[in-house]
Amino acid sequence: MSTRRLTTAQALVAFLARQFTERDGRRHRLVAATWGIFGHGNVAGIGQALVEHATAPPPGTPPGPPVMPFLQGRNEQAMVHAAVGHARQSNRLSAHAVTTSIGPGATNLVTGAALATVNRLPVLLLPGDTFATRPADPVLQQLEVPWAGDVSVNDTLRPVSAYFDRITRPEALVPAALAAMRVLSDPAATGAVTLALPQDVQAEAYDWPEEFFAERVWRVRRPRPDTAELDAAVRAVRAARRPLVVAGGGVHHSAAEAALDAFAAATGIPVASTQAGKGSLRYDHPADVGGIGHTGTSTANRLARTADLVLGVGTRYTDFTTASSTLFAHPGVRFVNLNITGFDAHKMAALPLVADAREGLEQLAEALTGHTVPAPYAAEYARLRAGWDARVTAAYTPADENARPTQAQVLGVLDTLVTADDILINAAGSLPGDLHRLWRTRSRDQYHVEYGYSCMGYEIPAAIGTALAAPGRPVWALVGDGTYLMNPTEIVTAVQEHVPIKVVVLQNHGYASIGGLSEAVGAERYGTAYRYRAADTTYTGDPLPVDLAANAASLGMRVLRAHTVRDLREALADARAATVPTCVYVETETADTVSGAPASEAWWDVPVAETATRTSAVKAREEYDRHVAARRRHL
Ligand SMILES: Cc1ncc(C[n+]2csc(CCOP(=O)(O)OP(=O)(O)O)c2C)c(N)n1
Ligand SMILES: [Mg+2]
Repeated sequence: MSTRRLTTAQALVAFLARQFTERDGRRHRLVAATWGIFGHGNVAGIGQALVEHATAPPPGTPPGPPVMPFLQGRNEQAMVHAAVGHARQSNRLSAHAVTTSIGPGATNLVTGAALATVNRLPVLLLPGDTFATRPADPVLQQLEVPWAGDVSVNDTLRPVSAYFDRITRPEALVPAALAAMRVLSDPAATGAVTLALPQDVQAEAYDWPEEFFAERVWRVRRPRPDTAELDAAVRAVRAARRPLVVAGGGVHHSAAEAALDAFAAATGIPVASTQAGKGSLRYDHPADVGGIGHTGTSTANRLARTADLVLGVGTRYTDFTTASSTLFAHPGVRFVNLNITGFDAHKMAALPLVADAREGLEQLAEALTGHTVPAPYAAEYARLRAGWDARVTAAYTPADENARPTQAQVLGVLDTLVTADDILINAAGSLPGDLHRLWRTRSRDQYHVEYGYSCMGYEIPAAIGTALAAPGRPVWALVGDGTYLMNPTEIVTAVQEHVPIKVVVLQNHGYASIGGLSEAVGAERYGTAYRYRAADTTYTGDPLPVDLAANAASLGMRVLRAHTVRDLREALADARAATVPTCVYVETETADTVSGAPASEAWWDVPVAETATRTSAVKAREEYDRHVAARRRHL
């Protein structure tokens, strides 16, 4: 058997550079690039291995190792966000790896890993780890656990990983690397995959079987429905008078948008979408009734309240979608869940339809040929749709071009500028709600709101990863001021890599979303505004003299300041055309106020103090108890 003598790190990089996915006849690099910040724990191992794979040999010379592109980041969490952006934009068919030093570099991955796993998006994490041989414990940055000698800080990555392994012997890399690729490319199991790499093992040489380095193709499966499950689902849809589709992120992951369009057009069943599923249909598709749940449209929510059959497609049914178990109120409502994971397919005590979304929708459409919803139902939702659209227009339209825009008007201006090409990224604050309610999505991948983990600081790095996977398309990171302050530093990476992302900073001097929530739950906006500490020790003084536009400029961005709606039109148009990373900074209409978007009319359960001395909390609890009474367990 022929072997190749390499270090564990060299073998891992050589292996990764030869892995591919294949779906629908197209191949992709499974691990297309590696992000990294070096320290002890990866500089000599993975770092040295990456340099060997940095460049392709010149044409005409014997073929060398395939290239593993390297991307330098500023912060480990942010590198995972960038990798996640790339994976989502690549329909999960291509991932990035992230290499870190031991200790803090490694634990900085935890939030990014959780986000990836919650959203079921593939990313390969390669944290350095303390010595497997333990010649001089404790090394710099090692956690000593008196009661357990085999624990390291990397164990914090276990619960947030879809697969975790620690490579304590070189030869253990072989099964671990294969398992890692299996999970990354498995549409039902994917998420953050962690291979913790003790620093001594990384640098240790071993004679690897040559076959380990053969090109390998991981076919991303599209399982078809079971016939009995399909029959049951079809019967349920045929029996329904008021069916509603809830489209989740699985529609996008499966590239099932065209199949959903055909299904909805043929049956007339209206389609509401979750945050991850928005854009499954274009906003102007006659069956699109917009976002569902707490951040949704009143159209979708009225249909949800009266639906007798809910066909979930690729959705996890989070509390935002179900209005914390209060939304689906029809006494006889049944659920059919088309999902690639049995875990999700069985939620809501549904009839499960375990299959790939595209395959499942195509087979449902075929089995339902000729079936349509009753005409009055179609007329009813067409009317509701038109009503909502008029409310969007009203929220978008400024009364005065020379005034400061509301947040909704910022989206309105952007709405006039974008084409199907543009991609919008957001994750936290009051923007996800406004976007879900208002945004008119023009293409399948335009709406990129990470709301599984809703992680402040995802937007800017994710925009870089997304732009790398969608070259030439305008990619917008929309961030509140709080979100900007959480994680602006990957701007440097965008500048370094010449990725012309567009960052829109919406300044409202604090956590407006949480301020509103705080008020609703009787916490009186306590600690949610960015203001000076006042004499009474709470933050009720003047707004802080912080200049985020100057901050973005200091990191190397071109910055445009917009003071009015008119300025904003010019600035956003300019940013859209820009070929360098550009920031548009805009102060939105008054701190702590609502954004200007109409209400969704659906609840979200945030428990309120059961006993309190202050009237605000006592009143909030009375209101809370009224909502709780509407909770329902679907059995
Ligand atoms: C990492 C992280 N920490 C805390 C939160 C909780 N949280 C959600 S929104 C928000 C405030 C966001 O402020 P900003 O970006 O200014 O948006 P605004 O609410 O003002 O629209 C906070 C603290 C979160 N989602 N993510
Ligand atoms: Mg804010």
